[in-house]
Amino acid sequence: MSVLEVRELSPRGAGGVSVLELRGDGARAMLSGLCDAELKVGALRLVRPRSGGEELDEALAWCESDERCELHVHGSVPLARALTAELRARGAKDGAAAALEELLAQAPCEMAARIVLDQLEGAWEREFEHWKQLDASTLARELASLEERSRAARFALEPARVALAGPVNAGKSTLFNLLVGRERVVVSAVPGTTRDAISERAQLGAWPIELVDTAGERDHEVDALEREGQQLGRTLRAGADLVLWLSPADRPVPPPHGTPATWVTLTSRADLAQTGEPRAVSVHAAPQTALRVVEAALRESLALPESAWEPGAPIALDREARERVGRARAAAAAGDRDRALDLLRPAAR
Ligand SMILES: Nc1nc2c(ncn2[C@@H]2O[C@H](COP(=O)(O)OP(=O)(O)OP(=O)(O)O)[C@@H](O)[C@H]2O)c(=O)[nH]1
Ligand SMILES: [Mg+2]
Repeated sequence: MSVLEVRELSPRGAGGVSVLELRGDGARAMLSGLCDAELKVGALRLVRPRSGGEELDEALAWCESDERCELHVHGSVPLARALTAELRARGAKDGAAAALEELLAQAPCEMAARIVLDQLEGAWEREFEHWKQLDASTLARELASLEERSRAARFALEPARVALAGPVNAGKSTLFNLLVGRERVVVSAVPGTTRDAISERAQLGAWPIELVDTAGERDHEVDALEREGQQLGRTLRAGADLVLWLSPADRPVPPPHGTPATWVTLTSRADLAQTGEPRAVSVHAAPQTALRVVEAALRESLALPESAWEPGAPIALDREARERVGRARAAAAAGDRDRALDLLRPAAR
């Protein structure tokens, strides 16, 4: 059993054709009813979908199976909206809302849930009515802040990958346990304790992160297993949004040469030696300060505000939507207000 959903596949309002997808149990039967024609699986057919006894358009219908069909109509927002409304009146669920509900169920933190809930409650549609009142340059300014909010909100919806790195015995696993809030990994005074890469979700202030503890770096006394762990750690660091290099206060080790901007050095075990470093942490002596320092490093490095949630504000939730906002801002900045609004138009709901 799968719920029957309708969604618009084509970009809103752009292009000569709008494509509506019906997916779920009874998709072919519902589309056949709408078009007053017996649609066959695999056969493309010219149809005339109807609403309230009125013919809406000439369209192409195609059913891939009983559970998935497409309707290709002329590219027009009111037409796509009318057809979507008719299919919903016949019992199909709103696919865009269903996708948001799924996103809500998987929200990795409270901030993400609040953002998605606002979108479900029509934040975008409301703001669109406001955007329609603006001149091009004011619209461009508002879109620049929407773009920035959406960039930051991405890290609420898809937690940043943060890797801990540094020499053996730097206190990486100790910091890992503090950040995840439990004794998840083994900590010991024996250098080379961590051999595998271990990943767990953690929360820094309002921000969720995917934290990875990796095997420490050293050149001597390394067996094949430890070397493999070190190699895995390097691979994970290359894909991380932020790498925290821990350099022990009592035995400083600088990060390798030529590290990218995603690396931040923290001085660890700061209770063991005097250090003038601003980013010094001691999990043993001052765990709360350590949490604050790590949160500040994350926010500074990814340019994140305290929170990406502004009550009722619209957010572009995925990459495609973020890119569309970018194009809309460029269009508004170039004075093409109509093009910008076309790109921002809410999906046919
Ligand atoms: N004094 C002090 N000792 C610490 C602190 N943090 C960790 N340690 C100690 O440092 C030693 C190494 O800690 P780990 O967390 O296992 O270090 P690691 O970087 O994960 O080491 P490897 O897994 O071998 O790479 C342990 O004895 C910890 O108790 C700290 O803030 N202060
Ligand atoms: Mg360790």
